Amino acid sequence: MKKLLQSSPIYDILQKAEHGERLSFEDGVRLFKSNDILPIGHVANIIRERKNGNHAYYITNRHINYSNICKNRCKFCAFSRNKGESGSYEMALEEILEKAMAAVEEGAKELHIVGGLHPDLPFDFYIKMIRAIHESCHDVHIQAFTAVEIEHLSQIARLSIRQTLKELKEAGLGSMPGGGAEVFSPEIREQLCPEKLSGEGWLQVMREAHAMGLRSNATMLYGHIETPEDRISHLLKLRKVQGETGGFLAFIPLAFHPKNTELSNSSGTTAMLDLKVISISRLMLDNFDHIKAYWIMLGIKLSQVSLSFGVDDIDGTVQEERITHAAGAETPETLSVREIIKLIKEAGREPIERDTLYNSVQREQRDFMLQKV
Ligand code: V47
Ligand code: SF4
Repeated sequence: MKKLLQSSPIYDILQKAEHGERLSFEDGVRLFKSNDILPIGHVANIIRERKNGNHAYYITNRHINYSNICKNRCKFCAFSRNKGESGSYEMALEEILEKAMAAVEEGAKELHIVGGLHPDLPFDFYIKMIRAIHESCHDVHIQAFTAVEIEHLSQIARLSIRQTLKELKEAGLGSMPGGGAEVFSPEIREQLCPEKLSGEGWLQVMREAHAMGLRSNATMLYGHIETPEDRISHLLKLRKVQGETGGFLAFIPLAFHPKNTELSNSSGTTAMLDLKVISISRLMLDNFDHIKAYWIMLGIKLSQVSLSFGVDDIDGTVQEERITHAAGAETPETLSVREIIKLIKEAGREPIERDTLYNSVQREQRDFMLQKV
């Protein structure tokens, strides 16, 4: 490996990373323009092991996509519908609560709740949803609403971002997922999601959430029309905010799925691009503890391989997923705990069940049997 590393034209950058030196914009772009995936992955793996040892995390969770009605209609999204359009849906509070309670009964430690930007559901609906789940489901963490949804809710409620977050937190919101970040570049946003909250707006919502003690994740949607420069500038913006707040838990690269979207003639991502984005993210985001492979989007096999390319977390059981499957994902909608553990062990890693905040979860054998394994 040493020889392979030394003969690589990007050896200077990899050495910097290995010695704990911060990588620059130019370094990141050069890494993306290189096809030396083994040396890049090797150093990403070193950093990953330095931060997380041999642990590979997973979570017993459930996704609930409460509505696909959305006023934004981003060009990369196959999930959203206009109100009244065929295929549009909105779940009643009772249905959401039923799904949440069933998941907790089966051992879920986290509920991941996101949806479209509904034009006329009142703020009270969201408060009631979070409060009802919080009061009925003990010992579950509610991770809900992207920064884009929070800004939308603040408009509906005619409240500041801070007050909106405060009311949601009081109702039982535990943290925020990382969606809606897409690629921060204004040019890309103008072309793909002109109605969406700007990149700066997304970052500002996260700053405010972190300032009041709400942790969050961060994502980047890649494999559409973005350039290596767009990707690196996105990562550097995340790194800067993380330096200010320390509030991001994990970074999750999201592999674009083109089917049924306005970009359906795009060919989607390749394994090479997926591994590059994962390992380069690990190298650039030196102040993030965790890089997560969302197996629903990345595919089960590549998620397993990614555990040697910088990833230390492969997300969770998920149970029901609508966003990626609307866009042609061929992965199943759920994985059992047993399947996840097998994948991790086969990759030579030690599976650690975590909660949202990366505390390890200890289960009685009986609880474990109750889970769908
Ligand atoms: O915000 C939309 C993306 C996100 C497509 O925080 C698409 O732990 C691929 O953010 N192809 C929602 N991606 C999912 C998300 C997420 C998932 C898992 C874990 C976490 C976390 C967050 O999905 C959206 C958007 O960026 N998206 N359409 C598509 N066609
Ligand atoms: Fe709406 Fe989110 Fe889909 Fe954009 S990605 S159209 S904001 S649901």
